[in-house]
Amino acid sequence: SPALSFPREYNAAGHFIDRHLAEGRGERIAVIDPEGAVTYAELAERVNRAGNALRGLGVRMEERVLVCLLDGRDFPTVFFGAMKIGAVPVPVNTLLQPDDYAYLLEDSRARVLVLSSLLYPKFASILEKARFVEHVVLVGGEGTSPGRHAHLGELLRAAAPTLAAAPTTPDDVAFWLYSSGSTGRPKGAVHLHSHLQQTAVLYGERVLGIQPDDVVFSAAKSFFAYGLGNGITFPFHVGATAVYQPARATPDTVMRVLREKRPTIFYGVPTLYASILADPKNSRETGSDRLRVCVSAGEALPKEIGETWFERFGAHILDGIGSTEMLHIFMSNRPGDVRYGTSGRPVAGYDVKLVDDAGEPVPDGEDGSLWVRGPSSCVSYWNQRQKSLDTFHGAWTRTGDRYVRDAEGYFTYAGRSDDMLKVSGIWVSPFEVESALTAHEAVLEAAVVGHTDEAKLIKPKAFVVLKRPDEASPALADALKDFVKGRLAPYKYPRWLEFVRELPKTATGKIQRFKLREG
Ligand code: 3UK
Repeated sequence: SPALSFPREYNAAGHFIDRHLAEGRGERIAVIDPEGAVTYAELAERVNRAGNALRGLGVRMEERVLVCLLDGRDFPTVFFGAMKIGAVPVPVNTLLQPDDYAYLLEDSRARVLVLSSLLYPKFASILEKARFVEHVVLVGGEGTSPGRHAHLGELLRAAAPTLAAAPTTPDDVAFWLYSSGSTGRPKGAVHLHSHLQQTAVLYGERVLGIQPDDVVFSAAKSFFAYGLGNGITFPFHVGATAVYQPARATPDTVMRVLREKRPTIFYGVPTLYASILADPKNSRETGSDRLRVCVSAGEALPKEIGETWFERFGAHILDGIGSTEMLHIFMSNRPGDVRYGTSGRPVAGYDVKLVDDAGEPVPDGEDGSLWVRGPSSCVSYWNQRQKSLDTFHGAWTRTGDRYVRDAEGYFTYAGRSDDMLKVSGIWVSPFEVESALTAHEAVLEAAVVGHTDEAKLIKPKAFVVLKRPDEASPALADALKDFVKGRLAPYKYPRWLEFVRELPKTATGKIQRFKLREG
C-alpha cells in the first residue's frame, strides 16, 4: 500500500472528529462512558468548546497543556480541543506520585493543567511550587472539589460551540507522551499531527481491520500511547464506538464491561489476560459473544496465555510490540496469521532491523538489537539532547529490545539490552525502586531485578542489605514493600523481597544485577 499523503494544512482534530460530521456520521455513537453515550456530533461540539475554553485561559499554539485524566468522554474532548487550537496536550500517567507530577509540570512548562478531581490529592502539595502553572481545570466532582479552581463543565458551558482549527501542518507538534528510562526522569516524546492518522491506518485499519460497526474497549488507559490508539484514534478514524472505564482494570471490571457493552475488539496487557483466565468462570459465555479480535502489547505475551484465551474466549489475541517513541504497534501478529510466543512480523509501513554491537545485521536465528523506522516515530525527546542522540539515528529508532528472527520472518522477543522492567505492561526502572527502598532507615542498599511469576510474567524482586542484618524478618519485608508502595506508583513495588548480607558488585562498585536474575 502506498504511503499516506497529507495536505499541507492539516489538524488531527479535523481528521478524527470534524470529518464525521461532514461525511454524515454525526449521529453515530463515538463514546460510551459511565455517564452514557456521546455522538460524534456531540463530541465535535465538546471539542470546539474545550478548544475555546483553553484559548480563553490564554493557551496559544505550541503551548503545552498537562492532562491528568481518568478515562471518560472528557479525555478526547480535552485532547482534541487542545490540538485543534494548535496547542500541545501532554497526557500523563494517572498512577504517579506528587514528586513525579512536580517534575512533569516543571519539564513541560504547561501553564494549564487539566486534572480529574479524584486525582487532586496527588497535586495538592505541589501546585504552590509549580512555577509555570497558571490555571488548574478540574474535571468531575463539580461543587465538591477543593480550592478556587475552574471546572471543565462550567468552562465548556460558557464557551462558544464552534471553532475553526488552527492552521497546523502535518509536521506540527501535536502532543507529547512521557516515557521512563532506566536512569533519570521520564522523557517527553514529541509527536506530530500526522502520527495519529499514520498509526490508525497502518495498524488500526490494515492490521486490526477496524470497521465503523466495531465497539472497542481498551483496558490500557488513554494516557498510554497504547490506550490512546486503541480507544481514541483507531475507533475515531472510522467512526466506531469506544467504551471508556475510569476505574482501574481488574478481572471483574473488565468482565463486566465485556458482558454489558459486548465489544468486538478488546485490548489488554498480558498480566490482565492472565488474571482473567485465572478465574475458570470467565469465558466467552460470561464475557462478550461479539468479541472478534483481542490485542496484547506492553510486554511479551506468553504462548500459553494466548492459547488458553483462544479456547475460552473464542477470539485470538494479536501480540504486537509498540513503544511510546513509535506511538503504536510496529510489529505484530495478524488475523489469520497468529504465532503465539512471537511478536509476529513488521507492520507494513515500518522497517525493522536486528543488528550486533557494531551495527552489522545479525543472521536469522541469532539475537540482535531491534531498530525500527516508520512514519509515526517521535521527533525527539523534549529538552534531552543526549538521550535523543542515543535513541534516534536519522529515521531509525533504537528500541533497546533484543529479538531473534526466524527463517520465515517471525520475530521472538529476547529481552532488554538495559535493566528496565515491564510490569503489567508499564515501565519500571530498577534504580527508582532501589532508591525508594534505600530511603527507608533500615536499609543499607538494595538491588531490584525482574522475576517471573506463575503466569511467566515479570514482576520486580528486591534484594536488600540491612544496616542491622539481624533485624531481617517477614514483617520487615512486608513493611518495606508497603513503604515502596506508599512512595511510588503502586505497580512498582517489589512483589518478593529477599534479605542478603551483600550485593554482587564490580570492582568499581556497580551492582551486577545480572547475577541476581535467575537462569
Ligand atoms: C516492550 C514489548 C515484547 C518493549 C506500547 C503498544 O508498550 C508500549 O510502549 P512503552 O513505551 O514500552 C515500549 C517497550 O515495551 N514491549 C511492548 N510491547 C511488547 N515487548 N512484546 C511486546 N508485544 O520493551 C518496548 O520497547 O511503554 C505498546 C502500543 C504503544 C505503546 N506505546
